[in-house]
Amino acid sequence: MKKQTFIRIATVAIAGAAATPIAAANLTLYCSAQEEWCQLMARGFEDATGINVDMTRKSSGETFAQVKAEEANPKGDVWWGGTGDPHLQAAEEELTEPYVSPMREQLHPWAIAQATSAGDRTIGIYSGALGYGYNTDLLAAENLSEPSCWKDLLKPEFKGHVQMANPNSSGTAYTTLATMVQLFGEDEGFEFMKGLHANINQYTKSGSAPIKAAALGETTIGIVFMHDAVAQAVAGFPITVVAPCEGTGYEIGSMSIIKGARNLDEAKQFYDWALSVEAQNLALQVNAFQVPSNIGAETSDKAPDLSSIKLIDYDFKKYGSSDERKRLLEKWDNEVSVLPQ
Ligand code: S7P
Repeated sequence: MKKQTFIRIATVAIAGAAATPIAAANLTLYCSAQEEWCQLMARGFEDATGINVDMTRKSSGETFAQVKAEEANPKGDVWWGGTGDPHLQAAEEELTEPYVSPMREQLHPWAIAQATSAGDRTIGIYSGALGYGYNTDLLAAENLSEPSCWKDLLKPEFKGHVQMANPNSSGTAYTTLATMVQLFGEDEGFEFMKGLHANINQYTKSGSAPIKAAALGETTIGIVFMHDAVAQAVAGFPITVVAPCEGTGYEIGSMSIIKGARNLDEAKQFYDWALSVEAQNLALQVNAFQVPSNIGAETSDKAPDLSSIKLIDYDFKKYGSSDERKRLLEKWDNEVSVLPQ
């Protein structure tokens, strides 16, 4: 071959290579924790691996509904965060993929128990207790008594002062409903929800919205996970955090790989990374005060101390089951949400 011809062929080959770049790796992440944490996890994983992350934040119940609706044509790869119950329901309905991460041995037993009870289709990434918070300034201005129990929230003086999310869209609110049923028994638990309904000023879509509203003085009391109330107090708002006197439920925030994930290798990479100390410590940068599932990860000293809170023995198997979750939500829709206020 003449030298000139060789140079021409080589030039064409290089130009061709430049025109068809190697496809970048991608991950579609459905996230159900607080927005800032979701953003940080997405960017943190991109920095750690070079894999592009397309992240969407939605509440736990909404994400469950989306994963279910996309069952025949899955668009998401990993569902990270949000209360464990809808992750367990997704596992039971085989909407998620079994995976045993090599990182599992670094986790607390409660995080591993979440995985083993679901045939390895989900795993615990953090935990936190349910409670409520109130705006101290508003309470004083309205001359209201200081609530310290769940049943205090039923007092007529709190009419129009309490906010919580809708349990259909929000994992926090579903945890509230399931907690009342376990704490007081089904009949009394529903009576409690009906009494509470009379005092509710708004059912929000997102679980943490009520305490953000309380921080801004738009409601007096917000029923939320205690760590979400602590976040507002730490941000400087006049919020008092309450661990209700009767005892309370809690969540095991979870993560699942979506069945039929288009980017399964990247999904497993994210899953392993999200269980690492490095990834779980990112929570501290965004005032996420849940207790992390990796034993070596740091828990903020501002996080509610779960060992000092009266926690019920929350039955995740039962209240995360498809039949029970559907039944309770339907009953709440038919017997509570329709009542006049
Ligand atoms: O804000 C953090 C957090 O409370 O949000 C998750 C929650 O399920 C998502 O919000 P929804 O209640 O709207 O579903 C919790 O897992 C988490 O601790």
